[in-house]
Amino acid sequence: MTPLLPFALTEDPRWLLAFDGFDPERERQLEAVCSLVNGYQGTRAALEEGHPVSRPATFVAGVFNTPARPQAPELEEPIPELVVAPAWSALRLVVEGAELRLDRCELLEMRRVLDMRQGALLRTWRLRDPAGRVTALTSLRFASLAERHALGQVLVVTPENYSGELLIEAMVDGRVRNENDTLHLAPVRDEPDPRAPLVVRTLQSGYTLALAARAQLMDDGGATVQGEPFAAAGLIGSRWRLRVEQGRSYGLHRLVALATSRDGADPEAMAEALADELMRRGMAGVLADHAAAWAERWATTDALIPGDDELQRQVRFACYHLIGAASPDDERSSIGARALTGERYRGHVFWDTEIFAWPPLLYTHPATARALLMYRYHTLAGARAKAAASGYRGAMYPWEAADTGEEVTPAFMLSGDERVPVLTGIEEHHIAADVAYAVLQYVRATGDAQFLHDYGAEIVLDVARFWASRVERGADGAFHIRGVIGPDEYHETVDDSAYTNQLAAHILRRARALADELRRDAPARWADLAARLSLDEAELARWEEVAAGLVTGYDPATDIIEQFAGYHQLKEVDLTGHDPGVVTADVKLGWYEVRKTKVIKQADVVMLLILLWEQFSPATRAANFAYYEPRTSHDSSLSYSFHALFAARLGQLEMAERY
Ligand code: IFM
Repeated sequence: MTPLLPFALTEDPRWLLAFDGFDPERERQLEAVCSLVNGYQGTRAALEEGHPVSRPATFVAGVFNTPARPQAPELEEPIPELVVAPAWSALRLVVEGAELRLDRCELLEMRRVLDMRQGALLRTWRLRDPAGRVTALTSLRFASLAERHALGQVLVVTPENYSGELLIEAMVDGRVRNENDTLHLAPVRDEPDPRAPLVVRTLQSGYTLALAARAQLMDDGGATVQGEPFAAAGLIGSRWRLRVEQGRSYGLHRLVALATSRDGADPEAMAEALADELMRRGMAGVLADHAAAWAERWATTDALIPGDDELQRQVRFACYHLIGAASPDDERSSIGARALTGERYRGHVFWDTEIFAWPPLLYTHPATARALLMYRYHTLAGARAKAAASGYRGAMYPWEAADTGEEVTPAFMLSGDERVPVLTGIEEHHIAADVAYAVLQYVRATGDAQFLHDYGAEIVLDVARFWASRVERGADGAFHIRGVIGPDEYHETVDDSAYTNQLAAHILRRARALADELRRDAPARWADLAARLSLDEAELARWEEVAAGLVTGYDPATDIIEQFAGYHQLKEVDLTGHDPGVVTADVKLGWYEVRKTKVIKQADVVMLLILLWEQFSPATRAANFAYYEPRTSHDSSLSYSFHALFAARLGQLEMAERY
C-alpha cells in the first residue's frame, strides 16, 4: 500500500529551515525564503488555502509580459515583468461547512520545514474550527529537479475529535495577477473544460502556459475515494466529498505538469503527456527521482562548515537557492535579481547574475554556468541595438534585461516617497564588461574551447569593440569614459569610474589576446568571425592603445584608487551606526544630497580589487579596503559578500564573519 505521506524529513537539522507558528508580519518573507525552486519555475511557499497577508505566486523562468498600462504609479511607461503563473497548489478544505483556514479557525500549532537536502517543503498544522472540531493536517510540496516540469503536492487530513463531512478542492488557478493588480494572463479556451489542462496565454508577449493535474485521494486503508473534476473560467480542479472518521487519515497525492510555448510548439500536449507519465511513476517514484537529482547537485555544491551549525544551515540556504535559480537546459533565460522567489525588480536580469550568482555555479555546475552565458549570447542582438541607439559600436548589454535582451530598466523609481529618475539604464555600462569577464572566467575554469570559439569569443570581441567606441581622448592625451554610473549607484553621471575603466581596459586587453589565440588555434573560426564583425588589425591595435591609455584613478603617492574623478572632493559623512535595515542613506540624506557626499552605496573599488586581484599589490589592496570600507553604507545587499571575501583574504576574519 502506498503510504499517505511517502516522505521523511532529513534527520540532520543542518539541512532544515524550520519555522514555527504564524507571524503575519513575516509571512511574505517566509514565502520567499521557503520558495520551491528548480531553475524552471519557482513557487512561493504561500499557504495552500490562502490567507489575507499571503502573496502566493509561481514564476516560470523567461515568461515575461508587458501590461497595457504602467503597472506602478511612479512609472510613465509599462515595463515587462516576470509573470505570476497559475497557482498550481491551491486548496480549499471545508469541514461540515467550516473552511479550514488560518483566518477562520484557531491555529493550535504549525511548523513549516524547508528540507534543503531534498528540496521539499513540509507543513504540519492543527486547527480548531468555530464548532470546536480539531483537524490535524500535513502537506508536502516540491518542484522536481529530476523532471523540471513536474510539481508535486501531498495533503494528509486527520479529524482528531470528530467524524463528519469533508470537502477537498484542489485547483490550478489561472485567475492570478501580479502586484498592483496587473493582469497578464487570459484563458485560451472559450469554455472551461474540467477534463483538459488549464491553458492560459500572456496578453502581450503571447506565451502559452499549460498545466495538467492528476490527483488521487486515499484513506489510510488504501481505499481510493472517487473525486470529480470541475472548471470555471481560468480554473480547473478536482473535488472530493467524503465522510471522514475520527482518528483516521486521508491522503491526497497530486502531480502537476507545467509546460509553456518556450518549451515546444504544443505545451498542452506536453503537459498532458507528462502528467500521465508522472501518474504512472506515482508520488513515491517522482519524489525518489527528485531527491536523487538534489543529491547529485549537493555532491558538487555542498560546503561544510564544521563547528557552526547555524552558519552551515545558512550556507546551505544560499546554495539551495543558487541550485534552484537556473537550469542547465535553458539557454534563453537568466537569473533575475530575486531569482524565482518574488516580484521585486520584476524578474529583470542585472549584473547580479554574472558577478554574484554565477561564480558559485561555475565551480559547482559548469553546465548551468554555460547555459547562463548562452542567454547573453542569444541576446547579443539586444546589446548591439542598445549600443547603436546610443551612438556606440559593438555590444552594450542592457542594465536590466528580460526575455528579449532589450533594455528594460524603468525610467523612474521611488526613493522613500520621492519619485526620482532612474539613470542606470542609460549610464550603468559596466555590465558589458561584467558579462565579458564571466565569459573569460568560464573559459579559464573549464577550458571549454568549443564554447569560446562558437559563442564566447563573439561576446568578448563585441564588448571590446563597444568600449573602444565608448572612450574619449582628453586634452591630457589619456582615454576617459565619461558620464557613467559605477557599482556605487549613489553617484550618477560620473567620469572615469575606476571600476568601469579598469574592467573595460581588462576586456580590451583580453580581447586583443583572444584574437591572436583564435587566429593561431582556430583559423577558420577566426576568419569567419573577423569577416562577420569586420574586424581588422587596425581595430585590434586600437584596443591595445585604448587599454593602455585609459585613466585608472590610481594615485601612486597614496596607493588609493579614486572611485571616480572628483570623489576625493566630496563631503565626508560618518557612517558609524548606519543600519540599512532601518533606513538607507539616500532616504536619510536625500536622493540629491547623498551624491554630494563620499557615502558609497555598495562595494565599488572593493569589487574591482577582488575581480582583478592579481593586478594589484598587497599594499594597494589593503590601503583601498581600509579607505573605502568605512565609507560604504551597504545599502545594497550585494555589498556584503565582497566585503566578507576581501576581509577574509586580508586575514581579518572577525570582520569577514560579520559581513
Ligand atoms: O544590480 C543591483 C544593483 O547593483 C543595486 N541595486 C539593485 C540591483 C538589483 O539587485
